[in-house]
Amino acid sequence: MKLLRRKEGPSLDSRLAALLEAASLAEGRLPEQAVSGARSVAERAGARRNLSVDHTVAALAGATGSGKSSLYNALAGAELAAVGVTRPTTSTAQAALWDGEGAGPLLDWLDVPQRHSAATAGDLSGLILLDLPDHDSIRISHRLEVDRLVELVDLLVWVVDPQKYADAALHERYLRPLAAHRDVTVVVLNQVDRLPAQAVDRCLRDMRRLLDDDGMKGVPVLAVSARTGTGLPQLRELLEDRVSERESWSARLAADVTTAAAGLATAAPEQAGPAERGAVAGRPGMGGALTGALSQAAGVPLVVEAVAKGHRHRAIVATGWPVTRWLRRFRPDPLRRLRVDGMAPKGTAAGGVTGRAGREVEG
Ligand SMILES: Nc1nc2c(ncn2[C@@H]2O[C@H](COP(=O)(O)OP(=O)(O)OP(=O)(O)O)[C@@H](O)[C@H]2O)c(=O)[nH]1
Ligand SMILES: [Mg+2]
Repeated sequence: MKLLRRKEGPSLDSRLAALLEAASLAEGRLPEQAVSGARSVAERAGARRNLSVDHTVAALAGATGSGKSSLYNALAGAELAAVGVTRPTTSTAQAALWDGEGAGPLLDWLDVPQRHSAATAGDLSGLILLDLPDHDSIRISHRLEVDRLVELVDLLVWVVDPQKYADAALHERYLRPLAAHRDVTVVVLNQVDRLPAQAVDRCLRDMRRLLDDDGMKGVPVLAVSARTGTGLPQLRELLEDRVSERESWSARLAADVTTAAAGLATAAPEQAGPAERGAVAGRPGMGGALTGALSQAAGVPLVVEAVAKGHRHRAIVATGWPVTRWLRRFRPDPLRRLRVDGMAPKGTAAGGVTGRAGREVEG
């Protein structure tokens, strides 16, 4: 399965520069939180692009008991992570590396000290697979770890199970705010061995419908069983494609920049009505320059429209869990109109050796 192809747009570099310019122009005009949010996105993007682009960081995320650690072990070909009956089991992220040579600084930046070499060879060379704690955890530290890494990884693999695939915690707190990230999102329906065949199809159809509603149209949804191995070859193939393309990192950053630009565009002062908001974005001088920079950062000229609609999103912006508040500013409605075109320069080919099962590797 290939990355959804989009036509070439402005480079990631130019979009990052435009975002920084927009942040400068917005200084003192738009709320400080929105300005600093955009700056931190630009900083994060700058940091990631200076680290290994030969490696693709994919995270297995999802609710407790969905089977993240089981899938992690199945893909790595070794019992690297504890799989538990008592919930929640995983408390800190760990990484499995397929050819981890040169990945040390990237893993340091991710702050994932627990690293292993995967036991399976083949075309996954360059993959860094993270097993995350549960996003819906009763433990706050688990949720913080998930949110921290969801902001940083290149590819998000959401592992759902037949009981919890429709949970609001997943759709409202993660998938909808990350609608612009659909090119770097994959959904895995695990534990299909527990369902009769017709129920699997029904579940998949329902999940696709929910994803469409989330603004995640076209995101791959795979039916798998970590227990029986059903669907694992397809999941492995998908990961192989993403790893060999080496585009996930730049697609992720492009989506971040789009989201941040939309966030600035919808952050006009609380007291401003639609007309005034339009003036902020559209009038000549500083406002026009800001509009231009935001459009350039987003890769489309539709930011003005998002600004005009911004008041609808303000109530949501004001609420939300602090860690994901920067995402909360970007509910999907304006983002659905902000089609991402820009893809960043590609990385160079990776080489090297595949490590042994369960061996801790130095970064
Ligand atoms: N029947 C079935 N059981 C599964 C499958 N995958 C995982 N399990 C079981 O589900 C339970 C939870 O699996 P884990 O892999 O620990 O789940 P997790 O998502 O890592 O859970 P946390 O670490 O708590 O977030 C274990 O008892 C697994 O054996 C599957 O595909 N089919
Ligand atoms: Mg686990």
